[in-house]
Amino acid sequence: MNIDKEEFQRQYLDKVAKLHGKPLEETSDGERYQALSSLIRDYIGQRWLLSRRRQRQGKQVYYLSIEFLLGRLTDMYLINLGLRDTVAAAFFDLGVDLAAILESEEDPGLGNGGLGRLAACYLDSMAAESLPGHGCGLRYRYGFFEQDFVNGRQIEVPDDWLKTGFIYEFRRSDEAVEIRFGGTVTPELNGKLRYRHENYESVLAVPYDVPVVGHLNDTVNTLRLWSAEPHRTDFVCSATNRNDCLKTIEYKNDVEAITSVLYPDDSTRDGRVLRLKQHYFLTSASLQAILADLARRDIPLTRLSDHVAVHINDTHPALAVPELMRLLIDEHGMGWDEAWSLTVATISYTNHTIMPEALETWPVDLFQALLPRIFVIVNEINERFCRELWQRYPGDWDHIRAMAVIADGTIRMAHLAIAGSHSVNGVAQLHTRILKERVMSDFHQFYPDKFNNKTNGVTHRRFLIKANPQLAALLGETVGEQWVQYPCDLLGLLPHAADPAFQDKLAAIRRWHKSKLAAQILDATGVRIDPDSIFDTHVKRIHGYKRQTLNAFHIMHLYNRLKADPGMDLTPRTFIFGGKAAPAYRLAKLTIRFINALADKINRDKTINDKIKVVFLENYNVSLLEKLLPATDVSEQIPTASREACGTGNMKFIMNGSVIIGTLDGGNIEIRNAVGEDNIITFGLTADEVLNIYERGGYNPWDIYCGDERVKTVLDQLVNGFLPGGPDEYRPIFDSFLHHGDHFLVLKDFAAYVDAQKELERRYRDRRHWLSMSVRNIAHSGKFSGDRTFTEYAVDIWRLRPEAPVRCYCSADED
Ligand code: OAK
Repeated sequence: MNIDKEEFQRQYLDKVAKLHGKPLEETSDGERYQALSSLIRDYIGQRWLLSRRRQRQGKQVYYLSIEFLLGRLTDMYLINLGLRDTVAAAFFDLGVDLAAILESEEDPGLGNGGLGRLAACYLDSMAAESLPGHGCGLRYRYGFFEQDFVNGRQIEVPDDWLKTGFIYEFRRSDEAVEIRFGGTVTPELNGKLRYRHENYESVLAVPYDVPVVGHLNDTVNTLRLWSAEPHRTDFVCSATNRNDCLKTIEYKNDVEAITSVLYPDDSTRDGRVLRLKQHYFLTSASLQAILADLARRDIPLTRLSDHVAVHINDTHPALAVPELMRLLIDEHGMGWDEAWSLTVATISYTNHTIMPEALETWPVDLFQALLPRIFVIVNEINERFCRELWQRYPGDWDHIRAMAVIADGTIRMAHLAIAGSHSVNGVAQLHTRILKERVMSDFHQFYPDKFNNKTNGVTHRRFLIKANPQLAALLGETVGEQWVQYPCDLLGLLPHAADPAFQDKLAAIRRWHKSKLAAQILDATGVRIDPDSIFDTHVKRIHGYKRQTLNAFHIMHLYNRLKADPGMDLTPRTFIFGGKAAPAYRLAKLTIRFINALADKINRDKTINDKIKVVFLENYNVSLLEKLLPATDVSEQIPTASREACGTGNMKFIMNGSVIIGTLDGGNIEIRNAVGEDNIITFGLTADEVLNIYERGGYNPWDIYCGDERVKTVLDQLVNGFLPGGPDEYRPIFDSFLHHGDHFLVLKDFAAYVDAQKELERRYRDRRHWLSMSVRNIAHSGKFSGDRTFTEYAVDIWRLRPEAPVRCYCSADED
């Protein structure tokens, strides 16, 4: 956008006066933020309108996701509009602290973790690549809970992110659609597959559109978030009829509950009916709007798949398959076969996990009662699919039952998604291989051409340019500003990897961020950390397979060594944790309490001369991650191999020059292949080794407990009063390792992890060597750009022609 500093200042001061009726000097940071965001909204509105007009032609992509973990938007809008430098200079002249203003923005947390943040990254990439790709999600009244610590324990506080309004949303009540739940269906006498749906509860889905601005281009795409509202006409509340009044209130509460909370649990099934309601609400509303738009564009439905691609982000929106069938058949009079081939040609599906408990299934009775018409369609899909299977595997009932969409009273959403889409992709090469060879091997044999890999990628614009502007500037000076459009230009850093002058600049930037973070941590936790220590960061959801306990056990072991030998030569290290546990996941919550207790114990011990510090930062979210990325030396990516589908934190850290210590899992493997074995520290069991152990029914953790003194000491310290807390407080953790089989193989990998940590420290001590590793990580991060991944989706799956394809010399390896 072309606007100079003086003009911006004039417009901003004008906005402040109009909104607040007082001079700038008297306004709070919050009021200043309101004025800035309101001005940005004005700038975007006009561009949005023009972009929509231009986009009327051409194929549109709709990315359906139950989560969009957006993070703060204002700074991203400024960057993408090309206004950040102008605005920073304008505020500097006005004596206003832009950073403080930006901190007043709420962080919209409409997602739990990886899957939701990836969806947000792809929105950014689609707009950056000038492609018409839109998000469809839910406008949760309360986002992902805020995490407070009380006595080291996680307390969940509702995230009231809309309390002061969300300036960047545009309510479009004229485009509201009706969603029907419950009721009865009866076959129409004249049409075999037509049904009459009656006595249902009707809910209004009202869209709120959020603009998604492309980076330095004219594209403004749309993230459409649906909100559930009662029908106004159903408000019957008179003084004379109390019953009607109560019913009305009940109806209103029921309806509003649909979009009131984001489920803070991404691995288990909870609040079942409400959750299924959310899934249907999202898919039905989105598909109705998509078909309405097609009609507005005068495109016949028979050409649907030429003009529309619907992508489902894991199985939460898998009801798109039967819902699209319903709309085509019931509302538009199409026959089954034509509707089915259009549905399959339109829909594509990404799988994001092989964790068995996260593979969704629904009990038939629950499903049928809530979505009777959809159930009839799913049943028909299942019957036809089983007939096809019978043709291929005549008489092999076990095979057919294993692949059926409905079996043993449950509906398997992944099977529905695979049968009803033309493409199924995993999110890293290893993950896709496990899908093809193990978890979905039957389906892969049946539909070999549907399966493909799309290794995840993330946006450099948020996680480097926004999070680390100083590094972004250094990269621009060194390899040219074009790296932003072509992140693979970062390979141009390689000749500078061993250049002391370049390394020193990089080190100075990191040191500046470390000292800033140290001050913030002191402020937030009261713990003083040394900016010259190694900053070792482990931030992600708290889960058994992500193995925060492995990290904690190594810290305990280091501490034990230091206590035994206070003069031990150890490079000072600060271990930083962050992450939320699902409220119902007791062991994960206890892990937080355990690490906080460990931190307390270590940080208070004056005898270890501050050689180790441990902090667990509250309320990990996108904004906190952005502060940690530029200050981190070592990034912990240590899941049990085979469990982490890809991981995306790993990519965000390497683009900021952190070095990974990690297992050979998911995206780590491809990062190792890209940066080279010497620039990452890997350890532990491979995925095949882990899967073989699982196939054998596990292993005996007592062998390790009894055979490795270090492990025994650490585990005993969980239950012998070593840690602050109640006598048996941490016993469930102890039991999970020794009495419940150490399912995530923490003890099995312990020795290898300790060795890897030693190797890491050895390398860190050679400062020049470490910095060259750091540079090489940044240089190879271009391959993990979401623009690259998105271009692959666009070309291979959605069959779009990107106008400005990413240069492909560092594209991901073949499947
Ligand atoms: C959440 C709910 C259900 C299924 C999967 C998830 C999820 O967040 N999966 C994560 O997706 C990320 C993006 O693809 C991956 O990087 C993570 O490895 C995966 O756990």
